[in-house]
Amino acid sequence: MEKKGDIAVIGLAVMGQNLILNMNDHGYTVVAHNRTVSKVDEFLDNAAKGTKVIGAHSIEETVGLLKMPRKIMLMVKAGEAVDQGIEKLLPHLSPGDCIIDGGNSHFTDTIRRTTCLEEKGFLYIGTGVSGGEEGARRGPSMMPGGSPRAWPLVKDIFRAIAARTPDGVPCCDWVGDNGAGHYVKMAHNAIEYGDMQIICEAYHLMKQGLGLTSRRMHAVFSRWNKTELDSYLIEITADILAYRDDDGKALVEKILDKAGQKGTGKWFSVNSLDLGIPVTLIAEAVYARCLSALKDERVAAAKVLAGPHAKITGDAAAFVEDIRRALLASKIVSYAQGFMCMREAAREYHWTLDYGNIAMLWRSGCIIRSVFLERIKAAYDRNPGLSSLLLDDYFRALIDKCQKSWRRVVMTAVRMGVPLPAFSSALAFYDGYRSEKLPANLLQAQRDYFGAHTYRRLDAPADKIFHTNWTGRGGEVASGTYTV
Ligand code: 2AM
Repeated sequence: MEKKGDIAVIGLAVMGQNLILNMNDHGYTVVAHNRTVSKVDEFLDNAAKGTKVIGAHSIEETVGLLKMPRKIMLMVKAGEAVDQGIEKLLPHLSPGDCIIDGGNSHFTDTIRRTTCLEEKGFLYIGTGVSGGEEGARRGPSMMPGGSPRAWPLVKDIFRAIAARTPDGVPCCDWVGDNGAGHYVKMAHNAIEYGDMQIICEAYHLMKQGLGLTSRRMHAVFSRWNKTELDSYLIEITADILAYRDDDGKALVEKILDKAGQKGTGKWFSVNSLDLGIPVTLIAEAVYARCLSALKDERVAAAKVLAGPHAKITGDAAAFVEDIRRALLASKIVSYAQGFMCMREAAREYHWTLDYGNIAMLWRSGCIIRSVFLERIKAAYDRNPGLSSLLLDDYFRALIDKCQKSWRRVVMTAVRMGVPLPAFSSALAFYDGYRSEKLPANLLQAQRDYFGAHTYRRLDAPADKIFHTNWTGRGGEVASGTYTV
């Protein structure tokens, strides 16, 4: 009898190929297919030579080669390609079969697709796969969500190929219903935007403010990687700063300062606005990329807009430690904001998310992997209902330790004219979050003055609504709803 496959992967770009080889390494028989069919044979003759991978030259053949219930993973471009892939597969599937989307789909698409497939009797999974090409090959962080009944079908395969924490726990667990997995992947990518931005701000200040060479900064980041900041992104930053071009000079200084982006940071920021959660550091990180992309305008503006260009004087080593602490405090705020947003999303989209578990899914295999994530897990273990990471004893004490440095760094940068949008917006959030009173009383008065939007009073019951005729002119009619 012809050998049947455990799972099929459709889409033989690098991520698809590497996931297949990873599954093969773990003893699974994988059926491989691609829209451009020539890539199937190319794959079998090259990277998959000598493996158990079975090539399929059509959708029918792919489906026919699978054990029941079938598991078919799409590793195609996010967007229409996924819908087209599903459409092509459906006529050939049997009830109980499962389609898996391993691309970077928007979570609302995954919600829609899960509902649509479940209505037809099929199962659906949208899974985040993080860690890039290397992760896909050696062990990615995986964040599956969708039809809960589908999880037992893929659990063994997914957990076998996933990265593992230093304690050996697979970085793959069921995240939640419908779009939860892709949502958490989006949050991961957005937090990655924030982490990268705060590292870039530290570098900017050391370079521009202190005049440190890339060699010195390499040593600084290497040292920081032995502190609470121990993480993949700090490690690669140290490596990048040490890398020399052919002429012996630092390559990083020759790279055009215009950032690209693929959109997940923007998606998360837009979603945070929809949910009304201030994810300010990540949004600033997205805007910082946008500002960097306006290179021509900046070059022109640099010639005409005045501002300080001072260097920091005094104890450079002490200020470097200040910057490290500012980075750490900002990082805590960023994760606190990211987790606040996930909590609100769970409420809005009816998911039950396990935040400590989510932190551990990111512990290895993905770009934001770090020791820091274990602290987050510990915080949620101490209190699963924690409303903000800032209120956890460990993080509260750490911010307190960093606070003076953080303020000194932001003040110094403002004085010197070095932009630190993430450091400073994180500090503004921290000060706002810890303020019992904010000036929104005046804001409500303004809204009531010009729009009769009404307000509530500190000295009256919470459900009582007031309107004042501020000028004595106009009407007494208040707007009917009080929207906070
Ligand atoms: P291709 O090799 O035939 O272009 C990444 O682009 C992967 O997604 C590739 O394997 C690509 O197949 C696949 N892909 C892109 N659009 C697709 C579509 N509409 N249907 C099926 N596969 C698609």
